Amino acid sequence: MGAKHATLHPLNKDDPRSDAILRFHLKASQIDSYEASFKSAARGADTITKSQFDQIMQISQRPSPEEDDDIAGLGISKRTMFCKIWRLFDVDKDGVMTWPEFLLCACFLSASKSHAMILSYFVIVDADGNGRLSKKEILDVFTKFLATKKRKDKRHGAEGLTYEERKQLQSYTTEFLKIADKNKNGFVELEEFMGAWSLFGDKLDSILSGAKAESLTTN
Ligand SMILES: [Ca+2]
Ligand SMILES: [Ca+2]
Repeated sequence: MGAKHATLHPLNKDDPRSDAILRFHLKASQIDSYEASFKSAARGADTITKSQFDQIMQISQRPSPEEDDDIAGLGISKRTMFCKIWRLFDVDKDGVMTWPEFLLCACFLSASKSHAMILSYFVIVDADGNGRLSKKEILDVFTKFLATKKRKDKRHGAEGLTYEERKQLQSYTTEFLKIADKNKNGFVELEEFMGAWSLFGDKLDSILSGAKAESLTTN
């Protein structure tokens, strides 16, 4: 537990600004505005609490229907999403967020649309919120994707996934994990997920079309 939870590659504590500029290609003016938001929320402290984080992310303290809505049909509300994001970026898990932790989070949320989308998917797949994706978590999401897709496709009616489709999903998941898991620890961390993102769910459709699922490594 404790420090072992830190699976994100944090920004350099001594110089988070240049780290953010190098890794995420942000402009110095963007970082200035994050720093201003952080400082104003922290009110003189070095760290921010979850409710100060919510304030920056414009999550109100009282539940509002808009924030509790399922965002983009992903099966998760904005409020839940930001709870999971908070847990992920509180890298040393001490219940508060430091400036480098907050900046890393802001980088992911705003460096580009695809960064933000990858982060959203990551926290959705990471069902237990431990900052890394297990084979089961990935398989569960693939199964959900495919089952939903099949349900919506009139040709299949209300039938669920077949034994064969489930078997193909299993091997697809195994292959995805094998490619994504660069440090070979059996899990996919956020940075690894970014690297393999383009393959995530890429060829799931071929399972439904009855064709043998294509290998992730062939074009
Ligand atoms: Ca997990
Ligand atoms: Ca890994």
